[in-house]
Amino acid sequence: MTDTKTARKGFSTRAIHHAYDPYAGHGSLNPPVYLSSTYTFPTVEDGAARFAGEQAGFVYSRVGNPTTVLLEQRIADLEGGEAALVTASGMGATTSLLWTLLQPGDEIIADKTLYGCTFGFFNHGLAKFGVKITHIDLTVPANLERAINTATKLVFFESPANPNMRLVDIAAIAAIAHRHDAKVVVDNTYCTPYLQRPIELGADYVVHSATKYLGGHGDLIAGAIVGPKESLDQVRFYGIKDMTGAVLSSQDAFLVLRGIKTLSLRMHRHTENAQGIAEFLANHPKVAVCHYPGLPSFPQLELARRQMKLPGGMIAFELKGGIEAGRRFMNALQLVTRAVSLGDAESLAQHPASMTHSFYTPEERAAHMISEGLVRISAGLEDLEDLLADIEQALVVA
Ligand code: 4LM
Repeated sequence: MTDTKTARKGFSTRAIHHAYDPYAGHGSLNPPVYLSSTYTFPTVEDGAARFAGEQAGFVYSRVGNPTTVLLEQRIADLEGGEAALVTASGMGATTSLLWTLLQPGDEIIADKTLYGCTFGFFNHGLAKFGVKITHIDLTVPANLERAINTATKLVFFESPANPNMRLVDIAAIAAIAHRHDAKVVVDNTYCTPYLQRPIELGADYVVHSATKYLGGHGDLIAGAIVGPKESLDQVRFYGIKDMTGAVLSSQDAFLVLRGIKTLSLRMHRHTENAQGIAEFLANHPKVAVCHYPGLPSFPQLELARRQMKLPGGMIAFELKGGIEAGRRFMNALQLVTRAVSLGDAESLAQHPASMTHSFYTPEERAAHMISEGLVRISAGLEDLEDLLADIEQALVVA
């Protein structure tokens, strides 16, 4: 949607103002939260025209609500996409999109590392319905050139990947996929559009867990899909309306709108804290390896600098003492909070093998490069010196 007030304005301005006129209606500074499941039709003919898509207007909140539509316009603008669709969760975004785009006999090529429930949906869900899932190492684009074939409809990946921080070159993968008529879906949850805009780099669709940095305060579950309008209309009227019903409530849409207003500020602070923690861990004698795109030792540093505005708030590391040391470290934390999820004000630590990636079998984890000893930290917004003091004392017993 074009908004003449925010056209050509900066990211933070658009994150606060795009698509809402505070002088309209009652002059409310904040957009209203529309608490209505259904919408009225002046006549039966109007109702029929709206159902047929011939008349603009709302019908029923499973297919659209004015508050969720505002959030969609804002997210589409920030991601540089034509349209967006918000969903009840990040999983709702991925499942609604893929149920719409795929049919039996199609193939998805996905990276080796994915968030555990996305992996579960692909391999323990979609695969049952005749969709072939092929995992390859997409950090080497030539691997895609070798694996892609006429059945490949989609290439799906995260960058950085959850939880091991491997990066995928979005532009290189999109160029190969498009030569073979396959679409590219990027899960941009770890970066948000403030750090990385996959559509500008050639991706066709972006999916988000808006539960994380977009919401930013750990008080909701939400998701989003960004992509071409015509295709997202199909997702709205089929993927969400008929297949998943994964619709976002207007209250949660309001909270995500509120979170996005401070996204750029928060991403700088998350990054500052993550950089400080990563540097501390990387130089600690008990740490075997620390994966963070802002460290000079990060093997894909050049790609990180080219593709991401900042290295972001997520860190993964391994202790020399392996999984048992990781457990001792986690249990000794006093300020950094033991919890899954990420992107909140609170710094969070979790152990993927027993938590977010426990949906993999141990063999699957090994094949997908998620080591049993990996610990993940989502750097929050606290004072860095307090976070470092907590991590330092927990490392004493690790
Ligand atoms: C976690 N993650 O990692 P909903 N895509 C990515 C994710 O990290 C997640 C989702 C999608 C975690 C949740 C417990 C890259 C979730 C799924 O949780 O459905 O909004 O997003 O700790």
